Amino acid sequence: MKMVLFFAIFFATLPLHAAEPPNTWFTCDFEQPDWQARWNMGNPNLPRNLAIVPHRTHGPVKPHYGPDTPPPMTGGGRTDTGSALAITLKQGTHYGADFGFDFAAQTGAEPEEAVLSYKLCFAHDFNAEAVQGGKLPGFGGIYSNDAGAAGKRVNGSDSWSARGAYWKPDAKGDIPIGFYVYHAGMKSDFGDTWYFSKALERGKWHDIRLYIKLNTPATKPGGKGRENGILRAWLNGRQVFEKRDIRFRDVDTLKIRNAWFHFYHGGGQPASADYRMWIDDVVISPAN
Ligand SMILES: [Ca+2]
Repeated sequence: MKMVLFFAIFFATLPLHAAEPPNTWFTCDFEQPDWQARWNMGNPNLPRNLAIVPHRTHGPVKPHYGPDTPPPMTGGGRTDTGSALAITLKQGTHYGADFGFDFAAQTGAEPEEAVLSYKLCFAHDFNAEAVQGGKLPGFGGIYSNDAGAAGKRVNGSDSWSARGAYWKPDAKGDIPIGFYVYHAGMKSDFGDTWYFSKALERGKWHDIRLYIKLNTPATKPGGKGRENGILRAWLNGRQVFEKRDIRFRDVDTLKIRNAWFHFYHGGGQPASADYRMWIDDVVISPAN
């Protein structure tokens, strides 16, 4: 009963929608009931593995708080209140969720440079028995159903993609993450995985910041684009990745279509147990 009262007071005091901050295309802190309104929900099964859950505001994580409850999110001397989005990759399955922020639909134009930041927490037992990893949020430039994901390689004029990726826990039990990229210079049918220099400790919140700049397209029809596309990443404010020689595209009609939130376990191996992660505080902005 105490908890019910607490949450009743808590939700009653949440702020109303605030205007987007300057120099920002989109923010989503998962506090509003209509949080899905500005996301493109491409998959009708979306709600199946998603839940809005309250942050814990004090104390250690204990099993009786429930598997959906994320650990406390602290930063700047305060503990975050409010809610997060829980994503569950269910035992025996691959699919978590698939949604995106579509630039053309929401801002009227597709950019060639963008920053995506969000907070991410893997459950303490996330991917514990894994033999492989899966997909995380990143950027999408899928213009053709026949290229850019799922082992369908790209040719510089049909699609590209730069999703996030996670792998099985390392020797310390941390989860390596990186970019999983379909680009015009790819050598196999599957994308290239480029890992960050630091892995993520499970059971803790982390600030992720991803930057993309598309490469210069070819100047003549049929030509190749320059190898000057850029991906960068920061973890908790420290840069952990940079690659500056990527050929995402040959033609200037390929731009950044969306911030692509694809949560998927695999590869070929399904989740061996329910794997849970939480995200919060999504910000999508022009580079500045
Ligand atoms: Ca929140």
